[in-house]
Amino acid sequence: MSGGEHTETTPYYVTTPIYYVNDNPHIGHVYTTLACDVLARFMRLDGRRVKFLTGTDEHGQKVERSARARGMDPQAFTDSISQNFRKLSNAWDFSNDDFIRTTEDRHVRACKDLWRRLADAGQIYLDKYAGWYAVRDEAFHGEDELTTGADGNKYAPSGAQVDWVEEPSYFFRLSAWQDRLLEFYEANPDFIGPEARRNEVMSFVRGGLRDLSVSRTTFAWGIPVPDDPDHIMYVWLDALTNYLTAVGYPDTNAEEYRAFWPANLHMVGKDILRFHAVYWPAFLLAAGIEPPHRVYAHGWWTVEGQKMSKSLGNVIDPYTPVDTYGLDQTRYFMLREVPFGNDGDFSHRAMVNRINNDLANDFGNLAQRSLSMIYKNCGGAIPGPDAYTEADRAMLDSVDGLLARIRPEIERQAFNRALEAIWDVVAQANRYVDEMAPWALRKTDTVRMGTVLYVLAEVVRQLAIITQPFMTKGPAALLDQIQQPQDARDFAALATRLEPDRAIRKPQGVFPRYVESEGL
Ligand code: ME8
Repeated sequence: MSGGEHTETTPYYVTTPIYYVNDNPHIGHVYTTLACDVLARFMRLDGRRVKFLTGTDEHGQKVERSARARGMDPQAFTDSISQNFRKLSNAWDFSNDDFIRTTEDRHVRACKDLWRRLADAGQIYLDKYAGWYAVRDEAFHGEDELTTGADGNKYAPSGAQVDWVEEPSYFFRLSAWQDRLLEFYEANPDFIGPEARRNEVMSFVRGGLRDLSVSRTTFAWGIPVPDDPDHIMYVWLDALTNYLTAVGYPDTNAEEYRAFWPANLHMVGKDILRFHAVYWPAFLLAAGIEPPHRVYAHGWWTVEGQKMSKSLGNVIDPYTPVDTYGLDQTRYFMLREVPFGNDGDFSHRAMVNRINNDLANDFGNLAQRSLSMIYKNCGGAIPGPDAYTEADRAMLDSVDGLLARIRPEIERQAFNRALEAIWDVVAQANRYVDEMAPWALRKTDTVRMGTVLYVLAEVVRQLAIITQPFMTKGPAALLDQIQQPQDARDFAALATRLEPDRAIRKPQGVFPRYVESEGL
């Protein structure tokens, strides 16, 4: 037990952003979903009931324009691109329980209901919007936020070009929520992570909030406002509502809704924190719905030191690294290389270092040499331990204490720290093998050799169980090699010891070295 207010059986609801279907997925989208997949797998192994949601954001002017640019009807266009996001789950072993599309009926119904609630609560009024709009970000901007480019056009801080928009619009009374949002952040210090982002959001809110335009009239691809179908709901109000739709809203009595709302975590990139940490809780508070427990904004990936962009031609599609380096390897790299929350660089050199050092030399070699010695010297079965020495006990204590060490890291999305803690034990185990030298004991003391190899097999077993959320292939292959039963691979299985005499399979390396191919 990690302590804190929940028990391990408490439901856990984690969401990714829903991705725009204006273009195909790339490695940046995969990163967010990967982080959520690790959380979902970790919590399931920890005995919790999990709902892990991802999906696609299909309405709005940006998607409509992309469809038209390809000469397609927006629905046919979104049907096609949405599949490319859905298919990622196969290639990346994402274990999402649901995949939501904002063009689905269940979602349209949820959005209309939320709108009515806000309108009934007097939170929405009709007026006229005259100001700047960035279609790329689907965001309204004040004049003071803009810069003028060399081409004379105006640009938002994100680099997106803005257009002048003047149209009738419904507004949400965001300005009325400034104080209550600040109170909410104060009362819920874990609501925004990491800490530095929380401070940014709080100073943005302290700086004053303007009412938010929440409908558009100059295009049609979206959800019509109830009772005023000339207006299309602002795509961010539509999109954010997906988190409610997926747990059955507006049926707030449904078992799923009661189990999973408020969500434990909305994982997002730092580009869309404001929508999730300011607008979303304001909408929810105004509608009388409890906000999520936490929003975490992770950092940005660059490629070999450069921003990923179509014009530079350096956008990494999600399949290339998996084909080049392997799925486990890519998953491990992305979560280990960069302190989660910071920006990171996708570099070939750094990837190869991680693969050859952490995976092949450290973890892979530990497992391979331990299991091979057992296979060759102990009749292909786990030896029974004799009395433990102090060194044996220290080794076992470290691995026994690992789950308790990494739970709090995972709770605060510190994936890299969790992996560091796991690799501390890997390193300790490699030192233990070197010091105990079981290969030498084979000639001098086979009983002692059996004890050392038993300790190593138990360490490998526990490490394989604990690394399963991060890597979906190698750890399972190791558990297969030691014939760990399928129904004893969750974290509860860490509490019972490996039983001696269990036959093992002929060990095979699960984390091969990456060898540069000729000519590279
Ligand atoms: O913003 N590095 O969708 P989107 C890291 N539809 N993460 C990256 C990244 C990069 N280089 N590029 C993209 C939207 N991402 C809205 C969301 S939610 C109610 C609506 C990830 O397709 C990151 O998670 O533009 C970022 O927040 C998200 O993709 C943006 O996806």
